[in-house]
Amino acid sequence: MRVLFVHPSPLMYSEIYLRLEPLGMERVAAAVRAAGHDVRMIDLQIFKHPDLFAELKGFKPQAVGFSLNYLANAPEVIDLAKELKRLDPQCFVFSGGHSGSFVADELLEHAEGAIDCVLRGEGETAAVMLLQAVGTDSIAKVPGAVTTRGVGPAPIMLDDLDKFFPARDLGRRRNKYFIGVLDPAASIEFTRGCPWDCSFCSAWTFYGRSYRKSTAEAAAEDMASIKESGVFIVDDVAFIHPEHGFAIGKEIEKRRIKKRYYLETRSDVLCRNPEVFRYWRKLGLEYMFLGLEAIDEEGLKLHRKRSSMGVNNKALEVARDIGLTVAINLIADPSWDARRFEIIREWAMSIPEIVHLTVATPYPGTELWFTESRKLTTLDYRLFDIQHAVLPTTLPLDEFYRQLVKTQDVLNKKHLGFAALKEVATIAGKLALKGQTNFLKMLWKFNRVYNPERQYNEHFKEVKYAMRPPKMHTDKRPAAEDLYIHMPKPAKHGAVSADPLAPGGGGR
Ligand code: B12
Ligand code: SF4
Repeated sequence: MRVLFVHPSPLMYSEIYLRLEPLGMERVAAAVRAAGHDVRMIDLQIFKHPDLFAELKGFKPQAVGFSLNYLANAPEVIDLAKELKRLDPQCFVFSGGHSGSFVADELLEHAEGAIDCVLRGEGETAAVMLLQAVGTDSIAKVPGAVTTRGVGPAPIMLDDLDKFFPARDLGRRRNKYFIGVLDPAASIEFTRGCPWDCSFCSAWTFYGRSYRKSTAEAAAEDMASIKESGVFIVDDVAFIHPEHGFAIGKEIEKRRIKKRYYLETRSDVLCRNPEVFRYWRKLGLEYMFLGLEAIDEEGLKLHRKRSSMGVNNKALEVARDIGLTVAINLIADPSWDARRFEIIREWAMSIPEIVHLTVATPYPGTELWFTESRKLTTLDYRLFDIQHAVLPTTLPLDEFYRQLVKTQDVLNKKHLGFAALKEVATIAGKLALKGQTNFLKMLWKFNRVYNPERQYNEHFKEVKYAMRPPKMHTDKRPAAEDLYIHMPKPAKHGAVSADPLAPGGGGR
């Protein structure tokens, strides 16, 4: 069967700081290709809608699969599916991915028959089964399948992370993928899932709070196949188990692979396992993203981050000592007033790290979706991108955006201002000589993309597809069936520990 996979357009954040390859879609594409299908991919983070329609005309796919990891992309995917079905009613249209899994039935409803199936959960195994079932009555029997004719059995997990290397060769214009100065950059996955349970996050609910690892050999083999000089490690929390990080590192050394790396981790993991990060610094690790989320204990407790300000400050010291450049994320609450933004600006200017600010957003699939007592002010999917306020703001909405963007601008200038300009110009010049201009373009884009009026006005656009609000409100942890996509398996030694770094914790 001719199968085309489509990744939707970039959201605000990716228009500036980074643009990364759709690794999940590439993994599903690899599994489908291994099953004997003729597979192509198009990434609308790079290509435009007319390119997609040209591809449809030329390739004439019999099945099209949309990757829907981001809720804010839902309207685009629904509209594209409708157009596609209009052009070719015989084409089988399906969708999968992180966010799509949490809102499967409402996607089908909005699509009015244009999406034949939404596959919930991991795609590698189920997509192959689904394509086998096309044209038969058994589509609704595929694990994770949600169709207008019925719902299949529970989604199934891939039994072995080493099974399918991402089909990177199907990507086109890969030089467009970058993250900051790592231009170009590829992505890689060493582990999947997260054993923590932060209230604002759906990484753990998607994977049933499980945590799986690739073997060190497979991870290094995958790394060896990467042509780009920069690599972003997509793991939610890198090196929870230091021995795994060391083992991959040794295999990388054995193969004499030299890359520059960017990863994400938690403060407590960095403090607990500094040696593995120090070792990776030698291998080429340069940048680290730390989700501190708050600058006070109250905020950390609210997000159930299971960390403390003491640990956060210690983590920053450890990273500085190792020689890593750290980007921090903080969550801005819509209740913040001008004074609160000012405190954040002062704090951010007092430390050398890069600080990013995102807006607290209850997403379907998070605990917050059910426990947040404030009423959503919008049901427009497009505004659920953690750059817009979807909860009532204490400041007038336009003033909230002015404060938010002012703060983001101050933080941005801290790194791209006069003091840093010389260094930045040298890096940009060197990259431009190699034909890589993503980083250079990023420098000029901030004011066009982050614009308080633009963000404010986006609240008044016509809402074509309205999200379903939470079906209930609760003060307690919601029932498992309301939270999880992949149901948690009972851990070997009882329930997953409240502290995943404690003995017996950290998933399976
Ligand atoms: C790496 C990552 C990124 C990267 C790469 C994004 C990219 N191009 O793919 C970067 C850093 C760019 C990024 C950015 C953002 N991210 Co992000 N990201 C992640 C992260 C940590 C891992 C994703 C990943 O690559 N996993 C590994 C691959 C193998 O898994 P996967 O992509 O999920 O794919 C599997 C399934 O989903 C499914 N699948 C995927 N596609 C398809 C397609 C079909 C047809 C099928 C059948 C199945 C299928 O099968 C795959 C294999 O099993 C997730 C958290 C998580 N654990 O999922 C957050 C996450 C997806 N991101 C999130 C957010 C909020 C964002 C931002 C909006 C943040 C911001 N500051 O603005 C931006 C927006 C990005 C954009 N599109 O423009 C949220 C999603 C929120 C939501 N519900 O919409 C998540 C869940 C994190 C969280 N804490 O809640 N992100
Ligand atoms: S540690 Fe990170 S990935 Fe894990 S639940 Fe918390 S925010 Fe999500």
